Amino acid sequence: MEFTTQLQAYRTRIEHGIENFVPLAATRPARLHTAIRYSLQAGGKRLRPILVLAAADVFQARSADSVPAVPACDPLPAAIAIECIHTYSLVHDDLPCMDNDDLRRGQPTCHKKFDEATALLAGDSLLTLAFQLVARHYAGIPTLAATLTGILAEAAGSEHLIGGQMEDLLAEKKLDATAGELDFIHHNKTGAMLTAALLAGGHCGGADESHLGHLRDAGKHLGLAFQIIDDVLDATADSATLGKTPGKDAKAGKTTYVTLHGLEAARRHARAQTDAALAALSRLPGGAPFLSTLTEKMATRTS
Ligand code: GRG
Repeated sequence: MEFTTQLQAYRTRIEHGIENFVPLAATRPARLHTAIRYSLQAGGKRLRPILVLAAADVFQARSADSVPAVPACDPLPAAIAIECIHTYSLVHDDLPCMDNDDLRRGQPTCHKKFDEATALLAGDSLLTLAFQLVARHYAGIPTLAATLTGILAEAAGSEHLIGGQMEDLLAEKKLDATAGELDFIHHNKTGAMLTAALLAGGHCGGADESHLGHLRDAGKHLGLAFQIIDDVLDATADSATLGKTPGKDAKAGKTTYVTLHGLEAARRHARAQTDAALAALSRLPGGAPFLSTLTEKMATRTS
C-alpha cells in the first residue's frame, strides 16, 4: 500500500480505537470523562500508536510465501494504551506547576478548558486506563499482557519518562544544562516512549530477540532525532503551524539543542540520528519501508 494511504488507514484505526476503548464522555463523572476525551481527541500526530501498528505489521503482514499472515494478535489496544500515556504526559506537562502552557494540539490545554484539578485527574485517569486496556484486551495471552505491562511501566516510570521530565525541570532552573544532561532528558522524556511503541508493536507481531534489538536501536535514534527537530521547530516555527506556543524555550532561557549547538549543527545532528534510525530499520524483515518513510518524514516535519 502507498505510504499516505497506509498512514491514513493507521490513523483511522487509531481514532476508532480511541472511540471504542475509552469511556464515553457521558460516563459518570461526566466532567472527568469529557476532559479525558477532549485531550485524547484534540488531534495530535498519533506517532506513537502508528509506530505500534506499523511495527506489528512488519512481522504480521509477512509469511513464508509473502501472503499476508492472519494477525497473531491485535496491536490496537496496545497502540491506544500508549497514546493514553503520551496524552497524560502532555496534560500534566501543560499544568501551571510544570510548563504552564495555554495551547496544545491547537486547542486550549486541558486545565485552561476545564480547570487544574480536572486536568490532573484526567491525566491520572489516562495513565491508569493504559494498563486497564492492556489487562483487559490481552487477558487471553498472559505472557504478552505481562510483557506489554512491563514495557509501558518501565518507559513511563521514574527512570525514563517521569525521570526525564524531572531532570528537564531541574535543568530549567539552572539554565546551563550540559550536552550530556540534555541527552539524558531527551532519551528518557522522548525516546523511551517511542522505543516502547516499537517494542510493543514488535511483541504483538511476534518479533524475535534480534529484531527487538533493531527496534530498540531505531527507537533510541528516532527519539533523539524527533526531539532535536522539536527544538529546531520551537526556535523557528509559528504557533499556527505548531499547534502549541513556540519560542517558549528561548524565552525561558532554557538550554536546547539549538541554544547549545546552534541551528545548523542541531539540524545536522538530527540528520545523523535519522540516518542511524533508518539503518536499524533496514535490518528488519522486508526492510520496514513504511517505518523508514515515516522516519524520513519526521525528519522534515514542520509541526
Ligand atoms: C508530565 C510525566 C510527565 C512528562 C511530560 C511529554 C512531556 C513529558 C513533555 C512535553 C514537552 C516535550 C517537548 C516533550 C518531549 C516529547 C514530545 C516532543 C512530545 C510531543 O509529542 P508529539 O509532537 O505530540 O508527538 P502530538 O500532540 O503530535 O501527539
